Amino acid sequence: MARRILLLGPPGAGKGTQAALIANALHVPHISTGDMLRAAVAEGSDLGSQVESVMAAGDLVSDSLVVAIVDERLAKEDARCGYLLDGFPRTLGQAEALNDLVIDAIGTVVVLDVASEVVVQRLLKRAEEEGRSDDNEETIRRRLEVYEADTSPLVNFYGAAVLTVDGVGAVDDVLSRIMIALAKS
Ligand code: B4P
Repeated sequence: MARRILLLGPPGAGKGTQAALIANALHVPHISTGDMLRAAVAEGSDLGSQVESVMAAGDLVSDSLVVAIVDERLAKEDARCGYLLDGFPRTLGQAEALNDLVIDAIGTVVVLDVASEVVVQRLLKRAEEEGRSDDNEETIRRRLEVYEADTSPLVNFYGAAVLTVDGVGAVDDVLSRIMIALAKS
């Protein structure tokens, strides 16, 4: 059976961390818009030069650019039987575009629930370790505001498809909670 899973949550909720583990367990491709955009910046492509300053400021890249890269990625053979979308959609416009791209685009929406102060601490720790340009305190606060304004309305949009999972605790414990919730869904 095709498994189509969306992973939502505030910045630093652990979407990227958990998505890799879930995708591996379920044998579906892990499709992260954040990773694809960072790769474009690292390559210095046209797309990368358009999005670099937007990402560094903690703002969202435009729906049209992000929808175009997701459209291209979902058209690949490996996404035919399922996928785990990490960090997409992030706006109502992206959610509507996804419905237009794929029939039955969504099976389950996992929302990682982590309090703002916890994500700020996690991202400040990552800033020390990895030096990501969007992990300074000002930008982190901006990303949290953007999440509240633009992305959190998706929880209502997806309604009964949503599974909210506590994202605080050891990575393996969070993964177990997600897998149990998915198995029951
Ligand atoms: P993303 O790459 O999606 O990154 P994120 O929201 O910051 O982080 P994530 O939740 O994946 O956290 P992670 O596992 O890394 O977005 C980055 C930017 O790209 C956006 O701000 C935007 O500009 C742009 N973008 C992406 N998608 C877009 C879209 N659809 N539309 C428009 N723009 C888009 O974990 C964070 C840290 O916590 C790590 O250091 C990790 O090791 C740690 N951690 C994880 N789980 C933990 C746990 N259980 N306990 C303790 N620490 C944990």
